[in-house]
This record gives sequence, C-alpha cells and structure tokens, in this order.
Amino acid sequence: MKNLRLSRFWSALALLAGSLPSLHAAADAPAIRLNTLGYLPGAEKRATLSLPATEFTLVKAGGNQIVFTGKTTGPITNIDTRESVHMADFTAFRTPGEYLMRSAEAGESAPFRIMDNLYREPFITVTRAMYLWRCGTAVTGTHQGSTFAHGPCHLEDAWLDAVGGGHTRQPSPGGWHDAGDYNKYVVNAGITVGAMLRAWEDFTPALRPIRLGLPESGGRLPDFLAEIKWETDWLLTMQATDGSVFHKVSTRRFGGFVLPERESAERLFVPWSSAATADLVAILAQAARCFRPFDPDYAKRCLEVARKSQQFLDTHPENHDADQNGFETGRYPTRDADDRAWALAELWESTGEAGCLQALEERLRQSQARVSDNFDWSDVGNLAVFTYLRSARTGRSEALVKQAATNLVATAQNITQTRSQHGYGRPLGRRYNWGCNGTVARQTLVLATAHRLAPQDVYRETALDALNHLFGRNVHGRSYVTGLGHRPPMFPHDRRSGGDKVDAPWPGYLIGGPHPQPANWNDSQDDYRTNEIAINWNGALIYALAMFVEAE
Ligand code: 9MR
Ligand code: 9MR
Ligand code: ZN
Repeated sequence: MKNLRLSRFWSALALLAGSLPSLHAAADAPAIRLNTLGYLPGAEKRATLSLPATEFTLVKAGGNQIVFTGKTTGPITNIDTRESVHMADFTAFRTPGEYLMRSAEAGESAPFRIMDNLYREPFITVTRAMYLWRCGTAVTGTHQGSTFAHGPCHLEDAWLDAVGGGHTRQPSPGGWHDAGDYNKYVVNAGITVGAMLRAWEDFTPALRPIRLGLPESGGRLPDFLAEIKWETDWLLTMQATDGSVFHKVSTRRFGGFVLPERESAERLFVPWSSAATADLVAILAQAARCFRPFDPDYAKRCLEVARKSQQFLDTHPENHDADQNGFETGRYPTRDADDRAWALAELWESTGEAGCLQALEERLRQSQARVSDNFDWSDVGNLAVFTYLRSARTGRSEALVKQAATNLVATAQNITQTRSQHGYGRPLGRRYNWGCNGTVARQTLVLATAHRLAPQDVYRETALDALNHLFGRNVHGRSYVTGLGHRPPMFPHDRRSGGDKVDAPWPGYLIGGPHPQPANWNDSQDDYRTNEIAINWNGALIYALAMFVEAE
C-alpha cells in the first residue's frame, strides 16, 4: 500500500497522540462514538459522547430531516479512559435507514445504518479475509473498488532440518498465514478453528447457505466449511510419524514487507509440542463431526489422525514445550493441560467413547470446570467446557455438569456487568493487552453458550455491545476492522498490505487493539503491538458476527 501524504499525516498524528501521557483519544476522534456499521432495528442502541451534551437528534444521512430527539444521561467517569462521558440512548428508534447523530455540544457522528441482517455483509467480508490469508495458492478479491491479490506462495513448505530429517523437504502446503507475518503456527490455528467450528455448530442454519465466492463454491461442502478445510488440510500435514505434532512451519527470522510469493527464505518444520499435539486432536476431532454429513471420507481421515495423536499424548503425559532454538518468529508458548482437556472433549463428542469422557471429567475436576471471561490461544479450557456442556450425549457426571453450568452462567453475568459499568460498553472492561480486540470478540462465545443454556436477552445485547465497541463505540471513534465502518485502520502491520501497490489495506481484518492503555493504538504499519492482524482475532470476530447473521 502506498502511503498517501494525507494518510501519513493522520498516521503521524496518531503516533504522536499515542506517545503522549494522556489516556485520552487521539486528537482527531469525533466526540460522538457509536457503532459506525449501525444497529439492528430491535436492538439496544447507544452512543457515548465525550463532550457535555444534554440533547441529541438523529437525522437522515444526506439531509436535515430530524427523525428522533432524545436527552442524554450522565455524566459518568469512564472506568479506564477517565473521560467524562454522556450516553445517548436511541433504542426506541427502530426505523431502518441511514442516519447521523447530532448534538449542539458534541457535533456530528459518522453515518450509520439501522437495518435487518446488518451483520451479514460484514460476516462475509471477515470470513473472506480468511480465504485471502491462504498460503500455497494465488488469491484475489475486490472490495470497495480495489482488487487485492497475490500469487502462489511458499510452494516449498517445508524443510525437515530442525526436526531431524536433514536438508530434505516434506510437503506442508496450504493453511492460512498466521497474521501480518506469513508463518503457520498450530497453537494459533487451534483457537481460530475452534471458534469457527463452534460458529458452524452453533449457527448452522444461518451459515450453511452463505456463499463466500471461493474457488470451491458450488462444490459438495458449504462455503464456510470449505474455507476451514483449507486449514485442516494443512494441519493434516503437521503430524509426525509417531503421532506428535510439529509446533509450526516458519522461517528462522521474520521476513520483510513483500507479497508472500516474494518471500524466499527457507521455511522449516519446528519440533513438536504437547500443546500443538492436543490442539490438532481437538480441531480434527471436531472437524470430523462437522464434515461428516458432507464428506464422510474426509471426516474419517480427520478422526483417524486425531486418534493417532491422542494415543501419542496418552503415552506422553508430561507437558512438552517445543524446542524453538534458532527461530525468532512467533513462539506461542503454552502449557498443555487446557489443550489436553479440549482434545478429550472433542474426541468424546465425536466418538462417544467412555474412556475419553472419563479422562475429560478427570481434567475438568482438576480445573474445577473453570470458565474464563478472557481467553485466547494460551487458554482453550473454555472450549472444552462448552463442548462438554452442549453435548447431547449421555453418561456425564451430573455434579460436574452442574458445576460447569454454574461457572458458565456466573462468568456470562460478570461479562454483562462489566459491560454495563464501561463507558463504551466494552465487555472486557479495563483490561488491555496484545490482541485484546480479539478477546472482546471472543467473549461472545461465552455469552452465546450461556444463552443456549439459560436464555437471557442481556447475553445477546452484551454480545452486540462487543461488536458496537469494535466497530466504533470506542475512545478512537473508529472501526477496528479494515475495509469496514468509519475510518477503519489504514496501515495495519500486514506484509501483504505493505507489499502491494494498492492504496488500501487488505479488507476484513480486526487489528489487535490498544494497549497498555485504551488510547494506545497507532494506525501505523510499524506498530505490530497494536496494529497487527491475526487469524485468532478474525476467528473470534467471525463467531461474533455469525451470532447475528439471520437465516434467509
Ligand atoms: O512482524 C513481526 C510480527 O508479525 C510479530 O507479531 C511481532 C512480534 O513477534 O514481531 C514482528 O517483527 C518485528 C520483530 O519482532 C522485531 N523487529 C521488527 C519486526 C517488525 O518488522
Ligand atoms: O497473539 C500473540 C500475543 O498474545 C503475544 O503477546 C504476542 C507476543 O508474543 O504474539 C502474538 O502473536 C503473534 C505471533 O507471535 C506471530 N504472528 C503474529 C501474532 C500476532 O501479533
Ligand atoms: Zn504462503
């Protein structure tokens, strides 16, 4: 992407603002902050105003016709930005259309829509972004008039030097690039595919008919599963002959900002880890039952590979970290207890084997079936608990089911309370770390699972608030997803966006998000700490959007 002079200016301004001690937003943030995609007609609708304002109006976009007038509430001091903010609630207004919010004191908002099935198009863009991440093939896509493309890449994946194979190769083509970098890491594939397959199982009727414009569209698989298969096909190549699973396929050092077909450094298999092995078991076991109705042979193969790795784990009960000596790329270091629980949960759900259930329940007792409100690649225990709780199979311990359900509901309640106390409705509250935008999106898995078990409107409203936050009801007043919403990120830390000649970043990507403070986000390519993109963050956003895609 060429750095346009004007965009450079904004970028520099944002960098400057981020380096100031102030907790407040960049100088260019609008004072009215709301979901710049918009709102579902029947949903709660709130904006956060960072200037004192008593009244607000909604006007039709492109005119002055006032359609709604309201009074704000507040002020309150927001718990993390420490801003004094007012709230503008326009839940009562439900008429579909395109609008702006105005207030005498706070000015004008970005345009936004009220419409049914608002999230269907964003769901498609964000899921197609996974397709655009494909490795080992040429990809192309058009968004808002720009065409994004790269040629077949990394066709030599991968060398066996680091795993005792000498200077020889073994095929490991395909999969998705991890993030702004082009490497492929099994642990991060775990939480990503875990969220996507969970979306498939939770929202099948809505997702099944959706066309994503993939090379496979029109084939035997629904498009959503076809995209996941690009990743599971690669994962099938990550199993060693003894059943252990290589931790990653990677260059030794991070490469430059060029299109992937121009990256020529050798990529190697990196030695096994027990967490990667367990993650592969979980993904392939879950994939087996999702693919079974459409492609029974593939399902069978996935399950066979999963079983073989589970046997390896059974005979190697100790946590084993990958030896990543000589590799400076992403480490994804993580202990395996939660990954092993997840593997057992998916194997049990797909096979019904009593041995798996027993081993799973033993692990759930150890973890006290904990449900976390804040989870990512390093903590997949929630996925185990959700699968256990959602299961229609018999034989579970009643006491354990009860404990898990109690934990789930308590955690979901916590999330809703945190969101209510936050000036921007952020369900993660004041916690900001690397990739926290992904975590905000991933909280919707907890909310949707709780909603399935013990329905409450507030769970869905809180999930919508996660989306509201990510698409503009935040201290920056901007969308955090490339190509979607108002003033989205323009300079993500993404080697394709940096390496092509298009004046816009590749579309449909959630950036990692501000940290350590809410205002510390720089829309600058150099800021990989806050402005990178990654499959696990998109996988979580796919789930959040899928929750609100209506079956047509
Ligand atoms: O580009 C890399 C990014 O994909 C990673 O997430 C990040 C953290 O592991 O590291 C980035 O690479 C940087 C490296 O760590 C330090 N030198 C500058 C690199 C950015 O080009
Ligand atoms: O998502 C990862 C985050 O939790 C870590 O704090 C960070 C530093 O180790 O690494 C992130 O993962 C990066 C990975 O190491 C390499 N590819 C890009 C990922 C996103 O930044
Ligand atoms: Zn590639």
